[in-house]
Amino acid sequence: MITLYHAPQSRSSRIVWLLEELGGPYEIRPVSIFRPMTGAGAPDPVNPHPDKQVPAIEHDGVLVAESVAIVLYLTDAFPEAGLGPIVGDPLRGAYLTWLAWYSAGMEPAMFASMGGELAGAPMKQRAYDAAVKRLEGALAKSLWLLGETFSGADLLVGSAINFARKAFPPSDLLDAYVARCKARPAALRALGLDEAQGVQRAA
Ligand SMILES: N[C@@H](CCC(=O)N[C@@H](CS)C(=O)NCC(=O)O)C(=O)O
Repeated sequence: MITLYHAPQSRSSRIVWLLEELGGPYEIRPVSIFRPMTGAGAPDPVNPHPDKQVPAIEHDGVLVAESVAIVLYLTDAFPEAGLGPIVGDPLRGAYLTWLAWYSAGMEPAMFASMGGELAGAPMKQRAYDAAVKRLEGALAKSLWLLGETFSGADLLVGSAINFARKAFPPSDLLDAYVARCKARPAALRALGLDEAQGVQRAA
């Protein structure tokens, strides 16, 4: 059994999407988190995440935290879902590269843009430009990051662009990509589950 420690409209929402993509049984354990944008919420004592953040999952007694680790763990654990190339697949290297790049390259560039930190910061601007170039380059070639098949890398990258669309330049390629992600039946189901749960009130 998989238990997801989840707070609606947060980084754990995309793990609901992933679990819907996988199609197996899972349970959602709602937890409260501190929400810095509003000052609402508080860390939840029942949350096993080392920093009381979300997402975290437990699978057969194994705790996994961090979005990238969870995506890799679950797509490896359920290879029949076809959401991540397994070891030995020629696309495995590209898959790992996108996953690592998501947290080491894309997220920092995205938050730097959101925070207005690019002006006068040539290193950050360079990293941001490289991130946009890599994304647009990949999406100009194929529907998904790994080619014609959706993967866990798209789930991370697509959900982040959707969350922070204004952090990226106007781009038909990015808009069409986000629309493809959001139109997936599993993504629509996950959105419905999130909306049904609502955003927590301050603890
Ligand atoms: N790098 C982590 C970031 C997790 C994270 O920042 N989660 C936020 C919600 S989007 C959270 O739990 N914040 C509560 C807190 O920091 O106390 C991941 O991707 O899993």
